Amino acid sequence: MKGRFITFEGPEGAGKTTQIQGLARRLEGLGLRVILLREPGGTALGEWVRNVVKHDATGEALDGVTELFLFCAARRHLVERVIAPALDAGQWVICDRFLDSTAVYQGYAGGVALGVLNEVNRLAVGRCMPDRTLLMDLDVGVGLRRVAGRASDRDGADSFEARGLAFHQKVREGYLDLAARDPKRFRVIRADRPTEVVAADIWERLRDYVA
Ligand code: T5A
Repeated sequence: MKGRFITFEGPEGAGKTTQIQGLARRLEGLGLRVILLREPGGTALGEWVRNVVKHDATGEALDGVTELFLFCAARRHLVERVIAPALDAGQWVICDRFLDSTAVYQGYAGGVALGVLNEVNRLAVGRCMPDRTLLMDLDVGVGLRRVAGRASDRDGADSFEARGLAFHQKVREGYLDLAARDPKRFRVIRADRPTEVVAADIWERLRDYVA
């Protein structure tokens, strides 16, 4: 069977990580080879960018354009080193966030002009566009409460979680706009339901790839 490139997107706490793990187990149960990735991450450079942008590792505030370049540099590196070779080898690649995160966090919500942002994103992604993107849609207040519950066990909210309700509302609206513009690639999943119901919905939306 041909390799597929599946991305998960959505606001904070929508349940992407939870669902990706269950999906990978199910695909592997069918004998498929699956690689799980997250953005930023997946390479040493990507993990370094993650630390810089999420945890203010430099101690310096970053504007939206700087974030755009950091995310896209990490993305380009991930595509070249990991994603393209895996797809060429017929593997399934499942990525927790990809180019649409940049469009909504740095563009729709962050204010970077979308024309420029899309060009930089295109350059970073090259031929590796996702085959399908599962947009986990959730009320942003619910998502932030979910991660706040978890953050209290760790070291407090990260720099994105702390940006406030209005920012995250723009993130959600940005995602829904992207999905409406590209219904061929996007599937919108209602993420406010029990985990197993969401998982069944996701499986249904990938059935044409696994049948
Ligand atoms: N970013 C990223 C950009 O600004 N631009 C970019 O280009 C890129 C790539 C990454 C941050 O970087 C930003 C966006 C992000 O802010 P991250 O830690 O990867 O940071 O952030 P998230 O992807 O949002 O990860 P989270 O872990 O915060 O959220 P998830 O993965 O959506 O949710 P998950 O599965 O961890 O679940 C959160 C909590 O909810 C519970 C879980 O048990 C967990 O406690 N949960 C549910 N509860 C009730 N019902 C359900 N159905 C549930 N599913 C999960």
